[in-house]
Amino acid sequence: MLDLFNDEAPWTEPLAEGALIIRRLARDRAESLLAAINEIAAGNPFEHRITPGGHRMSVAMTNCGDLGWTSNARGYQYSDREPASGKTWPPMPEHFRHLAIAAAEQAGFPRFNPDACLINRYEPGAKLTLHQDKDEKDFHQPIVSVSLGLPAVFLFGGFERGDATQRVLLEHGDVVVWGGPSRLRFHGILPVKPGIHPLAGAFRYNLTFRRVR
Ligand code: MD3
Ligand code: FE
Repeated sequence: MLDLFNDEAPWTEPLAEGALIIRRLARDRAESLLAAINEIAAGNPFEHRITPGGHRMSVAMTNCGDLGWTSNARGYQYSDREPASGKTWPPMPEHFRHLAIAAAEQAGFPRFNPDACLINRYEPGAKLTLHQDKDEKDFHQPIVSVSLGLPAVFLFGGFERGDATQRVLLEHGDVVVWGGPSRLRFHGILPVKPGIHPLAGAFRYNLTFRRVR
């Protein structure tokens, strides 16, 4: 029987061709995910990167995995080291990798094996303006995102900056797979509203799993 009122976690919501929201998939695993984020940040602290245009990003970032995403005056880049400290990124924890692979598989991407995990930390007011993710080699590979802590309104646009945007609330434990034609759509995050989350405190965290090379 098709049960339209099944609200047991996780449940899926197709968003667009290639984009699947798996609501609350990571909720039961949030405490260990957050503990691992704190361990990663103990060695490779969250930093507010500078954009090539000279602006300090309101989102603070760190990474784990073979490669990490950074930005500075020279441009955006994936690198095996944190540019200022020269430190390599810590390995991607196996429970991170498993979550990302399982989500990708559920969305129809059975061979996803991420080599990078960007960890974004939003304080109240932090936002991400509309952008495309184009620094990876193969756009046939999806990106898997995991939202933890405070909720945020996600903006999902089209293939050009000026296209209309949909608003989607992303909440604690939500996992989204962005593949197929959705992979190159513009997207962003509206300023996060102040609040206190029982596990994440005054922050929203977002993990994005990527195949870079
Ligand atoms: C749609 N992060 O790190 S996750 C980013 O919540 C980024 O921190 C946001 O955009 C965040 O680049 C959004 C959702 C997301 C991630 C990558 C995408 C949506 C995407 C790539 C293509 C299309
Ligand atoms: Fe992005």
